Amino acid sequence: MSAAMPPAMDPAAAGEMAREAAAWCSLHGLVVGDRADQRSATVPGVGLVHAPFSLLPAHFPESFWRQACELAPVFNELVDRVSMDGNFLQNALSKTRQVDDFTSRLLEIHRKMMEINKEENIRLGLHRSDYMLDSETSSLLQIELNTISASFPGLGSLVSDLHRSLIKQYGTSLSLEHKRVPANAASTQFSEALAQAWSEFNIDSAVIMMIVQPEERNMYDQYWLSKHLQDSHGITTIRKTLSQVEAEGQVLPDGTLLVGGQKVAVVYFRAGYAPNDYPSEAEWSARLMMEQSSAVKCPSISYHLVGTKKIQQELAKPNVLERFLKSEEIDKVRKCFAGLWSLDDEYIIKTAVEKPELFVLKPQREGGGNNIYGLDLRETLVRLQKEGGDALAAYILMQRIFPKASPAYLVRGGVCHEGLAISELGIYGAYLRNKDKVVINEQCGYLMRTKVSSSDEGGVAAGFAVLDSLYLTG
Ligand code: GSH
Repeated sequence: MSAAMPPAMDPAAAGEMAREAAAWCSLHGLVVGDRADQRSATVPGVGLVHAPFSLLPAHFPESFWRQACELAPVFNELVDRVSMDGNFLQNALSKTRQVDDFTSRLLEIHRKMMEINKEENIRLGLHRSDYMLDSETSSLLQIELNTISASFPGLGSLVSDLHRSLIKQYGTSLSLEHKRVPANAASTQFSEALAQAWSEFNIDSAVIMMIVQPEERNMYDQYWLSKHLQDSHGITTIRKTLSQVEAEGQVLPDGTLLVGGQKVAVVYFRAGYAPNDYPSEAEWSARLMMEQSSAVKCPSISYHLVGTKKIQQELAKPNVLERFLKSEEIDKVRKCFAGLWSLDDEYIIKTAVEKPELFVLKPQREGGGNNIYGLDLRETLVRLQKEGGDALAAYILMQRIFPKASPAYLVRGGVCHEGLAISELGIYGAYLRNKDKVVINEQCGYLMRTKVSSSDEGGVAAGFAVLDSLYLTG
């Protein structure tokens, strides 16, 4: 069960291929902003660099790939059903709220919406469920489920194209077949789902509003979706930061969201998932304003909360999935759950302090770069226990997953590095429901991410991993 592609070529050949590949990226829009100069990184068309990528696709067994794809519609349903149970969300997160200000602010908005019985007739989810293959148990285990700002549907599709193109050119000498890289339509399928939500909303001349960070390196991934929306559906996307929404937005008495004088049909969040996105009260009041409006929110506050680590851990407790899914769905979902524990369990804390290498300590944060491992994990647990109170409630513990490492060539900033690497497979899912009618519930392509095995942290946006695709093996 190998995770990444063993380089079947010498470093000189790999270097030559990496140059070809980097040129392909520029020619096909597989690019990100260049952080070297912050301003140029945020102005479209200025300061671009190829997105970091793996030179060849990661090997992945077809059976696990199918298993991951089959889970997508089930997780889509699960998110929707859990989101309907407002009391479950509030109760499960009640301890987290006391120690985590960010979650507490989100819960506050959610509570306000419960109080007014806010109706969300049109519900749009664009999720990504991330998995690793655990070599110890030979199983596919879920790392997390992203319900807000799932990155790289645009660029991920292009990496699959890049790999197919490289294999066509060099594949005979590498004994690879391009057909074994599965088609990846995440980019068009996410746009399709946004367009469908827009048409269910059914207001002439309304726009889709993408909520973006003021400084965003990953804007071309976002622009790919806007381009498909314009070219294939004739829908305009506007880009606004949370503070711009606060300054330019209003909710009309009938619930219509107007921003800069334009009616908004769908709000698509590519910001708002991390505390840094809310530097002042202005950003929070923008979030509340959008939630109060009738626009379709992707995600709504409840979908956002369902994606928290605490809810992931609550759903893994005995008899909780039973409240939301049918028995055949429960079996599928439970099979991919890793061990998850809250820190009100003395025994598990003791075990983790004794054997920190078998666990990951996760705070309630999105976006990568926040997890705690090894000796740091031990120290943190000991310190939090000493502090007493509810400090431990801000974290969950997860079983550490051990994917098999394989040699790979990773290309970043035009330079090709050889290293032992491990991979994480993300499966995108789109869900759209209008009242009782499920309009879309499907798996929508994938994102493979590969990183050197010595790095604990993952995440391409956070600078640890590179974009990849997959090569199906028997
Ligand atoms: N703002 C950026 C974007 O819109 O692409 C980054 C958003 C982000 O960090 N998203 C997380 C993710 O999917 C989920 S909350 N990260 C994948 C990665 O960086 O590898």
